[in-house]
Amino acid sequence: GSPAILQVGPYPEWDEIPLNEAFTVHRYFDAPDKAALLEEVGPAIRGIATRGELGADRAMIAACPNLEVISVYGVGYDAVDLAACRERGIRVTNTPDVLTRDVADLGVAMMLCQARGMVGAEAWVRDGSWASKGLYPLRRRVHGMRAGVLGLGRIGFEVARRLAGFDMQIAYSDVAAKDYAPDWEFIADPVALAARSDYLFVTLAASAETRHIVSREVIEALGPEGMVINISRASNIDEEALLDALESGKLGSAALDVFEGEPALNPRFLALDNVLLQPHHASGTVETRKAMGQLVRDNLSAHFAGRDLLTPVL
Ligand code: 8YV
Repeated sequence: GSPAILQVGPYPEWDEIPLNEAFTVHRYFDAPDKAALLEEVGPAIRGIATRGELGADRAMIAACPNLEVISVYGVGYDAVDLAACRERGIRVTNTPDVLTRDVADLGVAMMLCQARGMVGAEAWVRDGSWASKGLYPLRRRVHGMRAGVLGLGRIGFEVARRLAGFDMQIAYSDVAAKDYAPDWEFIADPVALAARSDYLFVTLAASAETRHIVSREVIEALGPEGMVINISRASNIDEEALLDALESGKLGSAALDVFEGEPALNPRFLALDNVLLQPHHASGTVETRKAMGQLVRDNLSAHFAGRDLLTPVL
């Protein structure tokens, strides 16, 4: 029969590019007893289809002794145990490029929305404050201000390109200067980058090496007038330090699309009025999610047909 796939996370648009047309799909995410499912079907599983932030941990991989390929729906594959995959020669694919510009679009929109207070301004109109209290409180400028981009990969580059349209003074940090970024200042040290920035975008892939790269020191260098925008992974920021700084005013504001423990989040965020909260939807457009779903399926089909993978990670 068709190859058995373990589907780790739900995605409605996958129904439009159904995995079950080409594969025998076992749904992990809504299984009443996940451990029992793995024990029952694990030996038959040849492929895993998972989401970027759900991944596949060592235990799941070990429960599938005949696993050949893991197809990630998302560009971030930090939740996949790559060491376990290397040990077994398991292939890994992700869905880069198709989502880059949507993620950059939302990151810039989040900066503008938070800087200009658009969520509060909408409430100001709707709740009658405009009529009863008058003009909405003044907010901070974006154009011409200093932008820092932490991680100038595909997404960071598209963010910086967009910020150039706002005449912002752009600098970036990465493991090395990028020859494709001639007009933007390279600052290797994240603390130094934050110290000269008003808006700091976190756009680097998450890994053990980048965990908490946005440290308490980086956050306090960004300072009481600064804003951090995170469209990568929560693990790139020391979230306790972030909450402390937002509560104390040592950091001006934040615009966040990712959280530790999402979709649950630390309740301290809900008490803050200087943070924009978004539900990990930076790639969440119809067009992009269909393209991601298609890539998930096409990578699996290519593997089982013995063809080259479209977007291999490993
Ligand atoms: C995905 C993401 O939608 O691409 C990534 O790494 O975080 C998002 O674009 C998400 O991972 C899928 O649930």
